[in-house]
Amino acid sequence: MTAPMLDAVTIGESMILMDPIEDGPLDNVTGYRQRVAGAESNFAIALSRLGLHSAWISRLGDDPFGRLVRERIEAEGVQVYASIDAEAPTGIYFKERRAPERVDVYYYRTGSAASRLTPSDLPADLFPRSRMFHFSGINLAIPGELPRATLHALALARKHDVPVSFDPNLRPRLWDIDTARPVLLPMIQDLELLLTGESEIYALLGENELPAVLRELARRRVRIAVIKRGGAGAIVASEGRVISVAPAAPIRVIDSVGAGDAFNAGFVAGQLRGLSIEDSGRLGSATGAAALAGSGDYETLPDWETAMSLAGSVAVATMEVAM
Ligand code: KDG
Repeated sequence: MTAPMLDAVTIGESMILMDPIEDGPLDNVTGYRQRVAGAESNFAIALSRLGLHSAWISRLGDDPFGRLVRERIEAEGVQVYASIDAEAPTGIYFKERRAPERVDVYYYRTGSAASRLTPSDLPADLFPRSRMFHFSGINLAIPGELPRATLHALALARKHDVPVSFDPNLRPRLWDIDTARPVLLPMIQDLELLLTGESEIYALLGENELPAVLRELARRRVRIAVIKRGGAGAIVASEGRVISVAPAAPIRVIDSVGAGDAFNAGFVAGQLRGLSIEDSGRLGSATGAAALAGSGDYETLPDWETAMSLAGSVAVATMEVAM
């Protein structure tokens, strides 16, 4: 019997998230909710909620935290391929929420189990049966084996002609732009999808105008570029067409972390289901907005019907960009 197709496979580190029960400086916080978060598992969970089949590759500590990460992600219907590391812990991070849009993070992940994920840990048989490989630049910022494992996963995807989706996900707490640029720029090449934040792509490319950014992305053979603009929506450019996507209907914003991963998943789900770039953009906006409604990264994500009904009221418009 042949193994069933997977819609998307991704790879990355997920951690225990210590989510403060009060907003404001951590010095004054009296307690935390124990959650699970990580950019790539957020993405895999969002896809699964939208009814797609996703898999997440990682490595976890042999500790209660590693068990909790696995349990929560599996409970969302994601296929988890995580080896257990008896000698390194599962990473942990704390959020400090000054305001919904102003969330700082404190990582305790140096030497974590996921940072020791090696190329030989990868389930190579997943790649030929995946419709998409998604990864983020966070992996490449982690000292240890994870960058090499990620590049190996990318090579496997290329070998099997699996379309690649990439989010640079620049994290200033992990590295600065000058260190990140030479590592991330080569990833922006021959992509099916680039899903990026507005300020990070301008900073990475050293450009300050949209036409120049879009020209450069086309030169790098990015088939679809999605530039996320937070509360201002997104811009999607593909094969000479550029559209703007409005933000979804206002939701009470609790915490913006994870919204980018959710947008990515909404857009990718739209593409995998054969929707146009307009409808995929609408779905991205709707899914991203849903993530804003909770203090964790993924708990408030929608199912397909809810996302589609939210997406219905998202406005899109053609943009004239002189390229
Ligand atoms: O995109 C959200 C992530 O930044 C968050 O879940 C934590 O994965 C994380 C990281 O490495 O910053």
